Amino acid sequence: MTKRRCLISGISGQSGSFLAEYLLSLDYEVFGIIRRHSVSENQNSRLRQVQDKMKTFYGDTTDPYSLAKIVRDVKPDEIYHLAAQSHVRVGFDIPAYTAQANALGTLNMLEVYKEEAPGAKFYNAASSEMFGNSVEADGSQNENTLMNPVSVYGCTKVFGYNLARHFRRAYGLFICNGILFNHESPRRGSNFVTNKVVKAAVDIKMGKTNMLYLGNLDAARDWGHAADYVKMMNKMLQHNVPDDYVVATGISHTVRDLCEYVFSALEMDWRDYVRLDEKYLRAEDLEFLRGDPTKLKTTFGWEPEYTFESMLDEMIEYWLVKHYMPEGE
Ligand code: F7E
Repeated sequence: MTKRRCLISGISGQSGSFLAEYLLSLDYEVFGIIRRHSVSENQNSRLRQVQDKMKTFYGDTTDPYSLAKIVRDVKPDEIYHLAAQSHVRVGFDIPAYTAQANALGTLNMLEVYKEEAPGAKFYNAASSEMFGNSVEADGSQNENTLMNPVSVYGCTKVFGYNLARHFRRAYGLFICNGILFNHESPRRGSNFVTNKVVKAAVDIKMGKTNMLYLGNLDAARDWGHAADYVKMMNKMLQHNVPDDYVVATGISHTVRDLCEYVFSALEMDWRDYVRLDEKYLRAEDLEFLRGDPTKLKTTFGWEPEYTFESMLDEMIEYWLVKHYMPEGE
């Protein structure tokens, strides 16, 4: 039997790398799009274990010629569009690039898909950042919650989400939006708050530094593990009808709770080490996220393996082990 062929944009990112591993384990032929980076090692650092089992191409969502050539060459059965400028606060500093990469980038991916591989299925990475500060009466967000973004990044994701729905209706294409809430792991960039806190707490424990500077401690997020979430991306494309789904744990914690858990696990009091630095505050912040994954549970029996605590334990372990590893390993 011929293997199913999948193409992943953003394969070198946290979710892209977990998705590549998962799809290889399901016996897919995996192809990925990689953006050129001046330090070539950084392009593939998350893909080391699987690099020789898949094929990657240089491409960029802002360059439709590159996308068209890749899609023509690969002839994918499934396309997972994950590539984005994914840092919400950085989006305030580089708004035009964020809009080009995320909003126009998704338009480019969808157009190329429609023209070159319309028989394939398409997963679009939407985001809980699209909701902004909208909540349902019970305080959660679901697929029908009003989208009222409070960041450039959130606005770009609403554009991509709406475009994906429009292409699905207008051209009868098999397109799903995964509305993913925050998803983390040891592979998370260390400028996102979970890995930033864990890495700094371990450094403090080891005497390498003595302070951690953060922004809004009151913000609440629904944090899950990226390895759990990528499985749902694949599930959506195997369903008989294309649809949109919230992917979340249904449990919310504040940044303060996060600090409390991580520092306590390392037998420290976070209040002795965490200070405010206003540069990490956002022009407008999304205050509260708690996803309602009922639709995902009902359709796919969603049951994540990791809890908030077991995910953070794994991240703490990762940084502790890394601390003891000689350079170069
Ligand atoms: O911030 C607060 C910050 O940068 C979480 C992306 O994957 O999830 C992610 O976006 C919260 C915010 O993630 C610091 O103000 C406090 O309220 O880890 P984050 P994010 O902005 O929620 C969504 C679903 C995506 O789609 C995005 O691509 O933590 N916070 N102090 C801080 N955040 C950071 N980064 N650094 C701080 O020092």
